[in-house]
Amino acid sequence: SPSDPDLVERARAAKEKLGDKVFVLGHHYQRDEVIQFADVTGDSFKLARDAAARPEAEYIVFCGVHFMAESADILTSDDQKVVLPDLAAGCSMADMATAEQVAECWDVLTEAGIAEQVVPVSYMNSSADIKAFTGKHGGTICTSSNAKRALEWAFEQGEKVLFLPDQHLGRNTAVRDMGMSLDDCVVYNPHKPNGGLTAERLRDAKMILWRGHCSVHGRFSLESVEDVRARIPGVNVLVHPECKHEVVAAADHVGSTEHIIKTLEAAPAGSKWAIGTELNLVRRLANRFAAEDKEIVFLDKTVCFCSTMNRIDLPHLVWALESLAEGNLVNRIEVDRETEQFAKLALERMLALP
Ligand code: CIZ
Ligand code: SF4
Repeated sequence: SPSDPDLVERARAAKEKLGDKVFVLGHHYQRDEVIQFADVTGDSFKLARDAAARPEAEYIVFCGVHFMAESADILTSDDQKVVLPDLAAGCSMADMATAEQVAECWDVLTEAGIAEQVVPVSYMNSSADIKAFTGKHGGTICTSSNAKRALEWAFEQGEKVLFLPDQHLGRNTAVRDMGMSLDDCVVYNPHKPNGGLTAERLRDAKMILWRGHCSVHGRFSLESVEDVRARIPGVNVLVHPECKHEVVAAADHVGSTEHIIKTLEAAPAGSKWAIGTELNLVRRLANRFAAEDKEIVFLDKTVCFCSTMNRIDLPHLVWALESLAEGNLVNRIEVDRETEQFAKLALERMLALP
């Protein structure tokens, strides 16, 4: 839907007044009305690095969700202030693993006598607390682009991996890319005593998957893949690895948001694609590539936007920019020093992956 022209003008004016002091980051899953004001777009990791490469920007306005703003704060200098236009923009997946729950899980692994063999690998989509836990216990962060390399590295350090917080990315990477079987994976449920697992099962497992998932990607179904193949003959099904294992197994291609964009850029004219990722991005790609005669459809009509991503709208962005232009630092996201130090250690291990 078109943006309110008055708000567009106010955002433009506030941004102009701030000049180089502000740098606006727009995650791929953001609304068009917000993306039009982004200085760069990207996935969470690319955006955090882009922010770090702009030390002259005093204010980093992160149009995305809370864990992404935390990561940007961790990777930027102490002088740079990261602002999240709506503090209610969380991520349901990141919220599925709290520091207390993960500490309790580590106690369970210790009781089972296996903690020393376990290397934590945490997806970028996790709170700064979970990243710090990971750094403290010798583990690494991963993104959906480098999850395989992260697991390869982790299995050189230890015999087992605790994968947080997305069970689907963990399972898909273990089974698709590492040749493990579904039986090598167990799911740790933080809401059950001992994670719902016996010590024996924990000792047998190679991959201990945290019971978390994305409330958007986790909703694509095998049925939606079968339906789109019946509806559009010759369609290529391309999905994000946060989708369930059965969906990923039935798809033609699997990859991160950056991979999805590159694949569509390289696709021949006349090709047809069904995409399983967030709707704002899929709509934007469908519009962009329609001119090149590439047909792009959303994989499942019952799946919707990421509701927390969508909390960042033009009114919130205008409010944040105007406040900063008036000298009011609002909605700052600041990770405390100790957490930052250990989270950074885990992120640096990822950056050092071969
Ligand atoms: O699902 C998400 O939120 C993704 C893919 C985030 C990111 O950019 O890493
Ligand atoms: Fe979190 Fe999923 Fe939304 Fe990404 S799309 S922010 S993982 S709920």
